[in-house]
Amino acid sequence: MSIDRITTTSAAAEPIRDRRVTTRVGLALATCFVVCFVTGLLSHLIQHPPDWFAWISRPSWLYRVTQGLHVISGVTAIPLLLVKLGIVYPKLFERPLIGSPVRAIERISIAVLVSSAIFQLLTGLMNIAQWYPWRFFFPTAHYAMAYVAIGALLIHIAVKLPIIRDALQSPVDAESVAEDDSRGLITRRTVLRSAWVAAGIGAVAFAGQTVTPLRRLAVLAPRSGEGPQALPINRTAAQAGIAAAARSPDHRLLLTGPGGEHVLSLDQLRAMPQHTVRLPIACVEGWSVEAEWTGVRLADLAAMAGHIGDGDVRMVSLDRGLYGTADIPVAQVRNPSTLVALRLNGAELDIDHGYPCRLIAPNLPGVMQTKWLSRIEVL
Ligand SMILES: Nc1nc2c(c(=O)[nH]1)N[C@H]1C(S)=C(S)[C@@H](COP(=O)(O)O)O[C@H]1N2
Ligand SMILES: [Mo]
Repeated sequence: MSIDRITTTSAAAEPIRDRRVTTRVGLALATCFVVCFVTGLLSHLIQHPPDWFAWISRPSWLYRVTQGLHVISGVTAIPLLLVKLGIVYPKLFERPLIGSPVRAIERISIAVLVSSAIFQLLTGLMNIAQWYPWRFFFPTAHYAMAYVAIGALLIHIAVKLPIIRDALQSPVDAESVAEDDSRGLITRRTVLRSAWVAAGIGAVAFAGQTVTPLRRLAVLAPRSGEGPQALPINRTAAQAGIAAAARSPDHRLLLTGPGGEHVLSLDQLRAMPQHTVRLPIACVEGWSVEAEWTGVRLADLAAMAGHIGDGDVRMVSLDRGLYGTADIPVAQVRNPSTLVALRLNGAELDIDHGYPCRLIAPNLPGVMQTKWLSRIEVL
């Protein structure tokens, strides 16, 4: 076998590994990762606010958009990552595996980048599907690994900067496409186009769970479907084990705070001034649905319990699960749209939506919209 033949063979593998192609896919991937990181960080800050962070209650749709973007950018990144790994795959095992110290650092950062990226996209996707075949607590692991992934990405981009600059300056030109064609290869352009199409399909198939007009296209989204009162359910009253307690005529809502203790029955809540608002529930999983809610203003209840400063107000549910309590930031407490809702879309709350009463607040993650309220504490 001649040298000639070997060169032809390796050259034949070349076009798909073309830097102009990998760089463009890589750039799209990096954009997805940055959007995903920023929106994920925001979601984390809202749920676990440090002292310096104060979340806002307007516009009411903001979290719906940022968390929608989080899931859409994550899902879009999956086909892009597969294409990129497919293209550079042979390079990952190039000899020497480690080599010089500089090369070693580059190789390690790539190994960290690839594994953390796969971990993030996979666990994120499985969380959307509510499939937890692992022992770690998803939010903590997903949050910690986000820093690893974004750090490794920054190092990777810094190392590849000269290559990226070069590659972006040379277009995927007609000449190289013709060359691929004449060799009977999948052309560079085809690889790129397939990557965009796959990513686009991924994005649209999930976007529908938060962008209402696209809902019927959300074929890949697990919870774009409807539940009772035209709203999806993640956790039912039966799953939470509170159905009997919530339905009991003895159920009371307890208010506590500097203003003393107040015990309110459902009838007493119904006798207070009622307000109706249109607000979305926006789950961390990316789905969101708007609905019409009617009930008592949280501000009115908080005032009864002596809320005057800028402290949080704690929601406590009959449900003792992970999402049975939430500390509502002062912006939401004061916002007149924040309700302890008794009605949904014109009817009494369904037991699975939080009967007898649940929180609904503008611009907060779904996990903080506590169902089956039993106590409100002014902190
Ligand atoms: N008590 C209680 N309230 C809860 C939850 C819960 O598990 N327990 N789930 C939250 C989550 S994650 C979301 S997205 C919203 C809407 O969830 P649902 O679809 O189960 O009603 O309710 C929130 N309120
Ligand atoms: Mo949620």
